[in-house]
Amino acid sequence: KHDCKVLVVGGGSGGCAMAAKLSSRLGRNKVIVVEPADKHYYQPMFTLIGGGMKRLEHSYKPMSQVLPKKAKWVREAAIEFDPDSNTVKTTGGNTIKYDMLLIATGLQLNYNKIPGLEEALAIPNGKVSSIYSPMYVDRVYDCLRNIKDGNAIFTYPSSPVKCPGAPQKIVYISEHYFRKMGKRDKINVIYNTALPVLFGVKHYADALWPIVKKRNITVNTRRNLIEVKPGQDIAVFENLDNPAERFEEKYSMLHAVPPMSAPEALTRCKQLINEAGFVSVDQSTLQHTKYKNVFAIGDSSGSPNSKTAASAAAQSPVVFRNMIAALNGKPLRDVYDGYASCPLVTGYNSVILAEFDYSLTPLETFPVAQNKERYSMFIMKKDLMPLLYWKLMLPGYWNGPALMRNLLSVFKFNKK
Ligand code: FAD
Ligand code: UQ1
Repeated sequence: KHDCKVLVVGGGSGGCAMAAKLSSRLGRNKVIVVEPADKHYYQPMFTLIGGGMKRLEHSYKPMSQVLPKKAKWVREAAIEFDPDSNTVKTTGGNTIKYDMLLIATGLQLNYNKIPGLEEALAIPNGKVSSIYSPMYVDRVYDCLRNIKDGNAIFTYPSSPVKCPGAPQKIVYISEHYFRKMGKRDKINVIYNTALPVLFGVKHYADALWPIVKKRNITVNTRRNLIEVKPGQDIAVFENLDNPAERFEEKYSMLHAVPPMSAPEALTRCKQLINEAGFVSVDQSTLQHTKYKNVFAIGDSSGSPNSKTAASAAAQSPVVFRNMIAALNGKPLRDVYDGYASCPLVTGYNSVILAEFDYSLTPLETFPVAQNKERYSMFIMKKDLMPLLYWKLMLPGYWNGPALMRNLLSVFKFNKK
């Protein structure tokens, strides 16, 4: 029923920014965005909402206000991809034909994969919460206020996640909150992560370990949440190195991070995805490995970078120029270096700004030691980033900090 030059599936961070770039280049109604949600959330704010530093109302705008006026918005979800016939079917029964397809569907939160978890998250005023969903994020601060003593348990699942730093940012914020409220000595702060490490980039992990030691936070690696027993306030973990081994831990509050995957509509289309279940793209050009008129951006991409909005921003000029080149039958020349960034909030006034690339070596913007906790980076995360997101990234003007990094590199002799 619909026809377009470029079809963008998903109007989140990556899809919205790309629709803005593409529709401004290609002109009115050449781009269609398929997106079912009526609200666009600035998800990086959820961590701060969990700590009571921002409110949920600050984190979203109506989708109609952020999607570019020059693109056509189909307010439905994609349910079937058919890359062999260049079409996508939607929930409203539409079939959309495209010349080029951009997949920007983000991640699906699979709370239902952990027995008992959704039930626990539905208990009014309950002890279980999660910053990952706007449905559950307000419960986090409630838990912080309500807990008096016992175990505060925080998890990290056995799946790729968006913003891999966020599950531990909320640990640091909570620990700081307990100290501020004078109840820290009655609460055990426990971080159970499925990962074998505290953080994937050694430069920053080496800075984080002394912080967890100093603040008496218990970190258990390779522990995966497999069940919640809401009636008994018990969380069940498995040892990923020996799955027969189970641990039951009683909680006074449980912060759960759900397992995540690409949305089912996408994973059903086996030709499009890799073994891990994400869009199979060339990690440099972000073009599909088989279908040359298909690209991916953001969290649903199979490129092996950390999944962050900062990554989507850095991918956007590459995807844009390569898509235009492909439309014009030209060779693809733009290369994505795997840039990802994670402002590791370590409390109510400090951030370690991690930035790195595919090789997991630091790729930092500022001419200061970024592996130190800084107030300046906290202000950047809390006050500047939301502005940058709404005013520059979504309208298609923010290409990640590469330009800023290159300009600032003249000051790098200052570093350390
Ligand atoms: P999203 O922005 O999630 O958008 C996906 C869109 O696709 C959604 O609008 C959805 O409705 C739509 N969609 C899904 N299925 C379909 C379908 N079948 N058809 C059509 N549309 C569909 N990043 C940072 O850079 N810094 C941070 O500090 C940071 N902190 C974070 C903290 C938390 C708690 C969370 C949850 C995320 C954080 N992130 C952070 C990560 C960042 O939010 C994501 O990486 C980013 O939003 C990914 O963009 P995306 O476009 O791939 O996906
Ligand atoms: C960034 O570009 C970005 O996306 C818009 C974020 O998500 C909100 C970030 O958290 C960060 C840190 C960046 C990188 C920007 C700079 C200035 C280092």
